[in-house]
Amino acid sequence: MRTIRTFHAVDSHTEGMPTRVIVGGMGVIPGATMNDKRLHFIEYLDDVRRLLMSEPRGHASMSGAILQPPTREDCDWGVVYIEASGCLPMCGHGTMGVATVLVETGMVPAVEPVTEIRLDTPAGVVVARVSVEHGRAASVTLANVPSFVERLDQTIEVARIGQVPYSVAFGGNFYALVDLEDVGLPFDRSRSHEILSAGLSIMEAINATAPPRHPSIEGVNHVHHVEFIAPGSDARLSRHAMAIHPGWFDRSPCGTGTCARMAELHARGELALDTDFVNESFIGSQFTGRLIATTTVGGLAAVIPEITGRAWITGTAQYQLDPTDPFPAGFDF
Ligand code: PYC
Repeated sequence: MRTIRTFHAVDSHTEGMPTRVIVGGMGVIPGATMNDKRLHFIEYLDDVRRLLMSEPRGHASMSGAILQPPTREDCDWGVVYIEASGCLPMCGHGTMGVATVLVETGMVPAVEPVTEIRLDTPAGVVVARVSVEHGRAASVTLANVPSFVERLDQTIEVARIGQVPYSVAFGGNFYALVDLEDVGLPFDRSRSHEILSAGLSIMEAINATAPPRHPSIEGVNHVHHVEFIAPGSDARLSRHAMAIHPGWFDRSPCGTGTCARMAELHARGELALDTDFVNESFIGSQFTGRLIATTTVGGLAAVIPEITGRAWITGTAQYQLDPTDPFPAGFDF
């Protein structure tokens, strides 16, 4: 066996969605803030993301997180998120996976009944409260970054579909929120190819004509997620299919998408503070969220969301690169 790179990983899943947590082998990514590290990683280290996320070590819906020392004194760990689709500023299911791994591997001392972990993410500080029962992380509640509606009740011309009503909200990433009925498709996994294709066309139309831009996080300036809301959803229980660039669905209820949806429901006057909201994924798994405060972001009305979900460790591994491997950065199929 020969290897020129070795990454130590603890693999997990959060309500069905994988998070490969890289606990060793990366070294310290240059950058004064976690978002600087993310931008440096995108420019100079993207082969590492592709090696760990793409085939043959990963797959088209793979997701992960690289642990880093924090750049702020008030945080315990830093996180750079890696996905099949790039490097997100924040990932809710990924953060639940990270918090579960930190507690269950002893990388942070487990305190029962609740272990609090402060995480330095590219989008800002996220506080994880891990409910610990007999040493096991039973659930994770995240206090997420401020979330807000960027535009409400707009219409856009989309190739092969026509006029589509939509809104855009930020919950750690930007989300286009679209009623599935408005693209003429049923909430049915056997129609996932058509739903994905509609989602990619909507992203393309928004990014070509009116891309959103976060007022204070550099490099957050596009929509790569379309949250298709299922018929019958309301401000208590919402079901959705989350289409993600370049072509996959979140298996989890999508933490940052849940926060964006709660910001939208709050802006409509349908979701008050301190009220539980259940968001259900395309595979039927659930996160429960609630809004705990209001604030502003760049002059826009915003909310502070919390989300609760569960994650499980699925294995540990060392991912290696042999110098003769013909696919040193994996491949997409
Ligand atoms: O849970 O925030 C999330 C997420 C983003 C993309 C996939 N999952």
